[in-house]
Amino acid sequence: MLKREEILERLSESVVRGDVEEAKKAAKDAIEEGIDAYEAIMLGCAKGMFVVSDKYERFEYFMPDLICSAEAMSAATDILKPHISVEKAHLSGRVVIGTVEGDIHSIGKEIVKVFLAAAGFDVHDLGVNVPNKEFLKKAMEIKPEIVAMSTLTTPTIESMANVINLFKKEGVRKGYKFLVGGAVLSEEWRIRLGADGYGKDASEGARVAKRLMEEAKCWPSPS
Ligand code: B12
Repeated sequence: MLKREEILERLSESVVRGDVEEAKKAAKDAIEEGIDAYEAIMLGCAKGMFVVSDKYERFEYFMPDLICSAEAMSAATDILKPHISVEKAHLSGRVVIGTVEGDIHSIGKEIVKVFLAAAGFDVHDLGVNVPNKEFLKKAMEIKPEIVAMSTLTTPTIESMANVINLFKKEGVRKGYKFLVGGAVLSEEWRIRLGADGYGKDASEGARVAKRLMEEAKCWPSPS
């Protein structure tokens, strides 16, 4: 097997087994071998996460297994993230990002953050399980052009709608662009939520964010 394939397989396997030490070693080997860091995350770690997800759905894995796998994935991505090569850009604008109320999934949001920062955005992370009103509070405080929300669970899509409604209620909806993403989201959901952009993954998210910036320039500034 080619060394590259071997390392990607080790990354995937270590996530499936929830082996933090092996995940770290494989991530370091990926960097040393010159494997593109984003490919290592997506074709290695995330591939393993899909296996984990399948096992969870078939009741072969349970919560403790998911937690171990998530820890292995986080350990590997922490090593890989600083090496993600995205075209560096001048400061594009500001983004407030968070995983919405009721949802604690963080791994995807962390990767999106790296891509947005690399694309030149000044990113303010509110963390996970962010109360709806925190998005509004932070947006009013730092006046970002974009408010980005992540969710991986179906019930918490509602939180995204609640956040957008809060902005509407305050009469400031038009001052911000809403970018949404996460495994349960889709372009159809974006339309239903009345958000401005959707990214299926981190690289698409950064591309869409740049497009939203162009549109934001034609919008009234947040008041
Ligand atoms: C790891 C994991 C966990 C870990 C999370 C650890 C952590 N620190 O994040 C733990 C074990 C804690 C966990 C908990 C739970 N989980 Co979970 N989890 C997963 C799993 C296996 C992988 C998620 C992951 O990290 N993927 C890898 C990353 C890289 O991918 P990603 O997050 O999708 O992100 C990419 C894109 O979606 C996109 N993206 C993400 N966010 C954003 C935002 C923007 C703005 C943009 C543009 C793009 C974008 O870009 C990212 C990078 O390319 C998924 C299965 C799956 N297939 O998604 C289940 C899954 C999401 N979990 C699920 C569930 C049900 C739960 C629990 C409710 C379980 C429980 N009974 O308690 C709890 C959640 C509790 C809560 N209140 O939130 C379900 C959700 C089902 C649903 N449709 O509602 C899934 C789908 C598993 C399943 N098949 O049932 N989970």
